[in-house]
Amino acid sequence: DVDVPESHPRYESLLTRHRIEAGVDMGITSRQGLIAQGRGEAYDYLLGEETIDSADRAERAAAAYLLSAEHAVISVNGNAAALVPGELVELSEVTGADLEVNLFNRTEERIERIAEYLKQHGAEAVRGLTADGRIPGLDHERAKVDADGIGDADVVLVPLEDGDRAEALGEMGKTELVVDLNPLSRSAQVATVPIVDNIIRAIPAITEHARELHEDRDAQRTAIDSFDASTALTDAEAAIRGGA
Ligand code: PTJ
Repeated sequence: DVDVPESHPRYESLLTRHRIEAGVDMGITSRQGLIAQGRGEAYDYLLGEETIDSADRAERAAAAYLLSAEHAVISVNGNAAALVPGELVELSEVTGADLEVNLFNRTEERIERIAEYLKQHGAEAVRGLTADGRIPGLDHERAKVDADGIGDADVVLVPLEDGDRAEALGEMGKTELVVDLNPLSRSAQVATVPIVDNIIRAIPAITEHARELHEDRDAQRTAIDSFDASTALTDAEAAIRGGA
């Protein structure tokens, strides 16, 4: 168990790290997930471990896309499940988006464990076990999705996605909402909405915006129309370089 004093200047960051470690111990997170977390932490440190203004606008636009979608799906991998299980369930409830477990390093066992973990956190239905659809242009294992889940979705939220898959999903014509602390990563670069923020802060923020935008079609339209992906990426890079 963790024993981090709340007064520690990097309390949040240490708690987050512990959740990823626990995720590996539970068989939810891959060992590569530890490396991904380390990379994320470095960017978060440079961002001041806070949600920058342009990320907040991206979170609002993401909420608007999820609410106005025909069929929105939240893709869940081993890192997202370990870090924000309850928050992902809440976001799916508020927006009506499906939850689908979709892994880069796919094993049936890990998919089942993650689905079970999300159910323990209140999810009623979790997709990803059927895997009868394919993303064109990727090798067999990495291409697997549920045909009536991500396969059918017009809007997909992909936290911490690998660049190849982000690109392939984009080529299928899907609106991609990507959470990634590295504004230079290919996933962030190809996203309709790149959210350069820690998933720990990003998911609750999207939920908050969704609650506010819920009944307001005009405000949803404005959040989408006023968002510019390349400005968001430039702003994030400037913040990291210390220029913002
Ligand atoms: O569970 P799986 O098999 O689907 O595997 C998941 C990982 C994340 C291991 C896999 O997709 C992977 O290897 O991803 P990458 O290529 O390491 O990319 C992860 C990206 O997420 C990097 O750009 C990191 O900077 C970023 N990242 C890491 N932790 C966070 C993050 N972004 C937001 N919040 C974080 N906590």
